[in-house]
Amino acid sequence: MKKIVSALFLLAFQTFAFAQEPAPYAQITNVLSRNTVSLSGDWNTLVDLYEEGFYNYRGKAKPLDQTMFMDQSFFADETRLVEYDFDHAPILKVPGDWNTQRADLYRYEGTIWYRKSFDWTRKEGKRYFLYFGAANYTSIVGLNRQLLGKHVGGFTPFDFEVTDVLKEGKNSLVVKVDNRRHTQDVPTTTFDWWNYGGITRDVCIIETPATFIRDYSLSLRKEAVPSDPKAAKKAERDVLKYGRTIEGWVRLDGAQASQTVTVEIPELNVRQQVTANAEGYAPFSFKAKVGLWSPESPKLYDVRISSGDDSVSDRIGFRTIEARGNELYLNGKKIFCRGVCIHEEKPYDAGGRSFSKEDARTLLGWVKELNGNFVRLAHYPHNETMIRTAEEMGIMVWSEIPVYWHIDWTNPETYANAENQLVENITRDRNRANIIIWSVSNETPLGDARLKFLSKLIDKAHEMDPTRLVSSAMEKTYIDRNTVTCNDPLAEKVDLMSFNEYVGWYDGDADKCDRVKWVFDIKKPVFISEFGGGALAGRHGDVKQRFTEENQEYLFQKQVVMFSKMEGLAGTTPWILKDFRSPKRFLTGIQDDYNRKGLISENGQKKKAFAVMQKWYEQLKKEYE
Ligand code: GCB
Repeated sequence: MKKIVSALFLLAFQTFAFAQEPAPYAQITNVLSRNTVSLSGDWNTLVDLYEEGFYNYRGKAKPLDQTMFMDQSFFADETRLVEYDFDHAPILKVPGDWNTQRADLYRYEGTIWYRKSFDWTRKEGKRYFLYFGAANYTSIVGLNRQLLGKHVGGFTPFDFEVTDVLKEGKNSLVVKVDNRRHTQDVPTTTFDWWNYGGITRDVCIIETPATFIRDYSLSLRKEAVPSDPKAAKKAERDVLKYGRTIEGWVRLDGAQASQTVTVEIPELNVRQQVTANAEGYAPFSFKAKVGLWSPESPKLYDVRISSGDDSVSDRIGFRTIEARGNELYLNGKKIFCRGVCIHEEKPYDAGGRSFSKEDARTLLGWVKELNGNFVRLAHYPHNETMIRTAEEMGIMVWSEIPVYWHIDWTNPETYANAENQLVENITRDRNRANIIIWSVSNETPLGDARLKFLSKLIDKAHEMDPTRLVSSAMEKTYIDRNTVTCNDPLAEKVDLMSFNEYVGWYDGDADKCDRVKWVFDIKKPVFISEFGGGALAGRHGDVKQRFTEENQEYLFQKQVVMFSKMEGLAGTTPWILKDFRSPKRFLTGIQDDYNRKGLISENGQKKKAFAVMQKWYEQLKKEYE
């Protein structure tokens, strides 16, 4: 069906070549520090269940001039038959999912047309880019009756150059957002979270000079620790004497691409100048006596990059992360990731996608209260504010793309889509010191096609970013009744032995934790990426009674004892910080469309299990810090 739809789409628009297809590495980074005009706020919207704005009654795609991208107004000339009018259409807020803004859209899956009119005054010599933080899932964007392009994937940013499309005076921006699910998509048709639709993150216009800084990277060079103790000591002394090597690159975009680039870190007295090549690529490296970023001391430096008429500032931290045998080292010091999983949902009752600094502070404040130093941002890239706030607060991050459960492993378009989401995620966040792990998938079934697909993604992540660890949330396997391991062949490829376990919830009852024994052939840091069980806050009963706070508390107590016997355990992220909406949860009076595995309810009420993790993490904190 999807193939037919795309074919029709192409047929209708073949004469309107896209100004810019989203391409790998294409998006502009660090938008927060650029010169922008926000288009967030009220947008007029039309709910188009039958795709009327796009297809005619024979099921054929309409020519562009008959689609809603034309932004016609019936009321402007009532002698013409135009059966829509954005000016009088209901409002949805951007950013924001549509499901929690209007009761009639609670379960809506389909197309909604968004229209924003805005006034514009052009400045000579400038370039303009229309930027979307994210829209779920397929977005087609038109500006002033011209198609700009299409973006697929609900959680990563995209932009289009609109220098020649913006008009002096009134402009019409129309976006068709469709969140229907399909088997070949990433994620596919079934997943355990709400399929929030809409333009869920900020939209803005970025203004740049003719040649501008599109992207850059700064990080500590990864240096192998010499195995010989004498050489290791010398390396340490050299660091004290000369500092560490910071390396990176800047990528310019524009006709004057081969110009000088200056990188400054005033606090370190760094001022480096390099000249970009004809493609605008300017690599550099220098030594600096740099203080390192860590959860205990989340040091960030003001960095300024300038070239010609453009300059971008950022706050950047420096650190190293490595796996040595079955141990994890941050800045050469052994760590334990005291984590928790989080979905991108608002912290309090209305739910819906979160995007604000305030939401990030509340959610991450709870992580701190738990004595945590780590979050697994499941199961897709969260908003940039969340990552940056975690970085400021000293919280390490596992960042993931939604390759979840059953993916169409043999479909090349599905692979291209997954890789594009990975590339957009790494491109946006590669300068964030707190991200230590890129994850390429969650709970995917063993098989050759899957192994090939995921191995390619892992290679891509390593190629784009050799400074971080790459992993996947795998699954456990029983060797015999009570002996458990993870024998996923992917374990050879990833940097961590990470898996979801759920002993005592999907797998037996909590007492089973006392019986199972964990063994691992491969010596890699063991990371429990999910475990836990459900409880409705305020529902009390016996420790054996499911969905009571006592049962969840008991399960966590048993899990913690089990963990203390696991060799090579380097981190845990219980599922999950807060109850979250899911259409897969049917128990009336208990679940009511919520997955109840949160340590905290959707209203911010802490359940008894919260205290179990808090106490265990407090002990670990003392042990490791
Ligand atoms: C899992 C999934 C997660 C689900 C969770 C559950 O293994 O990774 O997305 O929400 O289990 O609660 O069943």
